[in-house]
Amino acid sequence: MGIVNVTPDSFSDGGRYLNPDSALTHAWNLIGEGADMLDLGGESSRPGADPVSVEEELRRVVPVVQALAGVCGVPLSIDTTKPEVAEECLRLGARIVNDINGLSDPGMLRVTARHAAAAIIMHMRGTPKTMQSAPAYQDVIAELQAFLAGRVAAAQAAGVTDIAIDPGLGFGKTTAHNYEILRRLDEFRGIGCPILVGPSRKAFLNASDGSRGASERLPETLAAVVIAAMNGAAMVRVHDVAACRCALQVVRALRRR
Ligand code: 9MG
Repeated sequence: MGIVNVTPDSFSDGGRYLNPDSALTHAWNLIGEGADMLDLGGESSRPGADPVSVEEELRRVVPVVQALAGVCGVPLSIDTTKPEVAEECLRLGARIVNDINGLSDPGMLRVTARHAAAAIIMHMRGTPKTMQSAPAYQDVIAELQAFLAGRVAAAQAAGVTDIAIDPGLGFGKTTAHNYEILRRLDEFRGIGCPILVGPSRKAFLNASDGSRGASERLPETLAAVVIAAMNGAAMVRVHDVAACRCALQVVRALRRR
């Protein structure tokens, strides 16, 4: 899944694709690199990010969905927590809802089911504004499993049938939590849904001195993507599609032997 952030403030590429033309060029580049789907977002979810209005989020993403839906050849996912944004983007042809709030808003459940859209149900502790202030768990894996299983049950009860789960690397988790999740990712398989993870360029991959910026974290991202695939991830949400595809074909080759 290739990332298209139509935002001024995302942690790695904020501002680069805010203009619809640059977002479209980027989207087509990711498709050329081999993305199997695109995730379009108009609101940053980086730690500390401020929320944006429905109108602003629509203003950012609608032109991009309009230009790509039905012609780009890959399914479009809309990264949103807002039913109004999901509704409009699904109406225009997006097929997947990527909700960092795990479809916790009943409106998101209704919209996703009404459009027979697929859903990515992610775990987050708190909100992007607050999530990194001392996140704590008794048992991070058990708590995330319980949350995700509960949200999958709610989505199925609402009529959503095509569901992937995502433990939400970096969303209200310490570095230790993120590594525990990556190490024990296969323990989420019991929920019965494909697993998606998004380690791409995230700060927890940093060397302990924090000296490498987000745009320098491709080697770290490739390591995380391979570990995730080895431990059960069916999909990865990434900025660097071509490089991640190369890394993942090694996992595939290993499995064939
Ligand atoms: C929007 N967004 C940012 N990081 C993400 C992640 O790790 N997973 C999903 N599903 N969405 C994400």
